[in-house]
Amino acid sequence: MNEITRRRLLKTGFGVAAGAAGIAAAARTAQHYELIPPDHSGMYGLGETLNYATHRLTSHSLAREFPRSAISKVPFANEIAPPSAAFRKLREDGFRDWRLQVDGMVTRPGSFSVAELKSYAARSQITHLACEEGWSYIAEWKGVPLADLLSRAGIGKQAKYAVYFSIEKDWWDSIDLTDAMHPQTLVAYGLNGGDLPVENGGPLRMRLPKQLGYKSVKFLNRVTLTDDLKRFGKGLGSASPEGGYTWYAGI
Ligand SMILES: Nc1nc2c(c(=O)[nH]1)N[C@H]1C(S)=C(S)[C@@H](COP(=O)(O)O)O[C@H]1N2
Ligand SMILES: [Mo]
Repeated sequence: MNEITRRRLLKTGFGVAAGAAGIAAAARTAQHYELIPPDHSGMYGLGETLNYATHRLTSHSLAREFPRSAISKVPFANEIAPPSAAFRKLREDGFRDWRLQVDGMVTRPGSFSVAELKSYAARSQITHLACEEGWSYIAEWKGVPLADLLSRAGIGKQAKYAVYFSIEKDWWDSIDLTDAMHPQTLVAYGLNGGDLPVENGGPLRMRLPKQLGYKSVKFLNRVTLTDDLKRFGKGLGSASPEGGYTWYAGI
């Protein structure tokens, strides 16, 4: 069964499951308390809304961290598009010129090199990466908490979401500030004791162990804070909902 068909089925399944009047009432309550995700719509939106709302109410919980013995033998790398000429050039130079730009609703916009990021206090965590397609692996991730970078940049009072981009144009996503400030949300540059391999998104990727793998955008080069996701792409908060995935992919 191809991807699109499988996702259509999933959507239909959610629609049927969300048909109960009780769920509709719960979704209205969620909306009232601002517990709705930005891409909510129709019946499918109700299922996602409930997941988002539940997670918002327990937003300080941590994703499970594992012992070293649980690390998977192979950190399974999902297929990526062939790298662009611009990426190959950056790679040849050992990513010396790679920049992570931080802008939008921050008081001190600027950019970080990978070396700068490595000089800041690091966090390492052994967590599970789960792809929506059914496979997963456990690895040790090392990086700078996104919260620390945003604090350095100065979070503007109006900021509500962090939108983040890849050197791959079709990959961008966003999270609310609760997830952006979560201690396990990392701008990761290391995997299993070494540099983050290109196959896994090196030199930098977003790493969000509390959401499905597709939110962990590889080849990260920009984070911007905003109060309105409508300004980006088709206004659904991410490239993923444009292709049928939910914006909020909490697990
Ligand atoms: N830029 C970019 N980020 C991406 C992807 C991609 O193709 N390009 N794939 C996503 C998907 S669907 C998953 S499941 C994870 C896979 O991460 P891994 O290759 O380390 O297993 O990366 C996510 N981030
Ligand atoms: Mo995935």
